[in-house]
Amino acid sequence: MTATDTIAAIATARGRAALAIVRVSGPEAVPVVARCFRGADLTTVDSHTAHVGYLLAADGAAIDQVVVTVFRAPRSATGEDVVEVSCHGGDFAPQLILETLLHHGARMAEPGEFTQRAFLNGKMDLAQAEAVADLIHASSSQAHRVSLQHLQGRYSERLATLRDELLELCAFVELELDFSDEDVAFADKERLERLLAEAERVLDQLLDSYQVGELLRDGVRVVIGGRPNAGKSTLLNALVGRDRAIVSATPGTTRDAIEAEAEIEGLLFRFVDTAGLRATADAIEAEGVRRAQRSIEQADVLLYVYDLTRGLDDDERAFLCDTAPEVPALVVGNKYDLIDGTAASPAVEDLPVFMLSATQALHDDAPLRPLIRRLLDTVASELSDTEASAIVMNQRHRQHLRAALDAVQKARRGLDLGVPGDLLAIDLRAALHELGAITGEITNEDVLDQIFSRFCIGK
Ligand SMILES: Nc1nc2c(ncn2[C@@H]2O[C@H](COP(=O)(O)OP(=O)(O)OP(=O)(O)O)[C@@H](O)[C@H]2O)c(=O)[nH]1
Ligand SMILES: [Mg+2]
Repeated sequence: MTATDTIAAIATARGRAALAIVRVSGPEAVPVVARCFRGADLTTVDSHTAHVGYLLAADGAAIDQVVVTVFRAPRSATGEDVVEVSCHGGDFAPQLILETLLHHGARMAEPGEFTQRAFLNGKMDLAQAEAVADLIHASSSQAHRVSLQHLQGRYSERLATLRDELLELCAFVELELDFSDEDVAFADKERLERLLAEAERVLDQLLDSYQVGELLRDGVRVVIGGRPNAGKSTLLNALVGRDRAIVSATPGTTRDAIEAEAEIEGLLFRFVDTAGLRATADAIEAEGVRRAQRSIEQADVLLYVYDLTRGLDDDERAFLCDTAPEVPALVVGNKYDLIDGTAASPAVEDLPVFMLSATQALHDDAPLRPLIRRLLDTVASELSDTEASAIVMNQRHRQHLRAALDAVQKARRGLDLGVPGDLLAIDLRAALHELGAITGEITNEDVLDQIFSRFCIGK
C-alpha cells in the first residue's frame, strides 16, 4: 500500500503567529519544493539538513523568506521523503506557499494523511497513530500524560505482551492436545487454565480502565443541582474562579444549564449549573427543571446544594436517596455565614456533607478545598492507581478488548468441558485477531479511513 503521490498541507494553526510550517511528503517532495525554492539545490542536499532561502510563487515573485528542512526516506516522520517549509505565520504566506506547492505537483493532503502514511510505512502502529490525535486533543495535563505514553508505544507493548502469551497458548493447544484425552498430563491442563485466567485478568483490567480513560478524554462532568436560590450559581462561579453565571436573590434565576470548565490537579472538570428543582407553573422554568434532571442523570458526580438556613426537606432527601446509587453525590450545605454554626448536619444515606459559604468562597477558595479534595477522590482515586500505559481511552479499542475477553472466556469454558485443542485454538485465534485490530496488524481500509478522517489536516 505504498503511496505514489506527494501530499502537502499547512501543519500549524491558522492566524497570526511568528512561524508556520507547510509539510510535504511523498516521492516527489524534494523536487516539488526545489522547483520554487531559491537557495541551495535541494535535490542534492543531504538528509536532515536545513536551508535558508526564498520561496517563489509560480510567477517568480518572492512569497517569503523560509527555512526548508529535508528528510529523506525512510528516516522521516512518514517514512517517505519529507520536506518541511518553515515560513512566517499569518493569513497569507503559508496559504500562498501551499498553493504554489500544489501548482508544482503536490496534492492537498486529506485529514490525518501524514500519520496514515507513517502507519502504513511501519513508523508507528495504529494505537500510536490514534494517540497522536488524542495528544492534540488533550485538554488536561493528565490526558496529555496518558496519550504521550500511548504515543511512545507503552500501551502497544502491553498489548503485544498479551498477544505473545495468547499466541503461545494457541501453539500449545494446536500442537497435539486433546484435552478430553486422559493421557494429557494434568499439569498441562492446569497450566493452560492458569494462563487463560491470567489473560482474562489482564483484559478485565484494561476494560475497567476505560471508565477513567473516558473521564480523562472528555473531562469530569460535575452537575450542580438543588432547590432554587440555594446558591448553585454562586458555587459554580466560586469553583471556576470567574463570574460565569448570573446570581440573584430571585428564586428561579438560572434556566438553561450553564457549563464552565476548570482544570484541577491536571484533570479537566466540566461544571454544570442547573435550574433550581421545584414544581413551577412557568413553562420556561419547567423546561429548565427538566433539563436539570436530565443533566443530573448524565453526571459523573452530582453536587447537591441546599440552603442551611432552610435545611433539606423530605422531597430532597428522597431525591438524593434515589439518585445517589446511580450518580455519586456530594452534598453542600451553603450559606454557612448566615447560621451561627449550629446547623444539624443532615444524614442522607452516607453522603458526605460540606458546610460552606459560596459567597465567601468567591474571594477565598479555602472553604472549597475539602470539597474539591473529595471530588478528586471520588473520580480520580483509580487514576492514581492505574498506570498510564494501562488506561484505555479509545472506544474502538474497548470494543475489540471486549470481544477478545469474550473469546478468552469461551476458551476457558471449553477447556473445562474438555473440548478438543483445535476448537480451543479457534477461540484463541479470535482473541488474537481482536488484539491485532487495535494495534493495526489486522485492519482494513474502511477502518483506517474512519480513524484518520478524525485527524486535523496536516497531521
Ligand atoms: N449569605 C449568603 N448568601 C448567598 C450564599 N450563596 C448564595 N447566596 C445568595 O443567595 C441568592 C441566590 O444565589 P444563586 O447563586 O443565584 O442561587 P441559585 O441556586 O443559582 O438559584 P436559582 O438559579 O434561582 O436556582 C443570591 O442572592 C446570592 O447572593 C452564601 O454562601 N451566603
Ligand atoms: Mg442559579
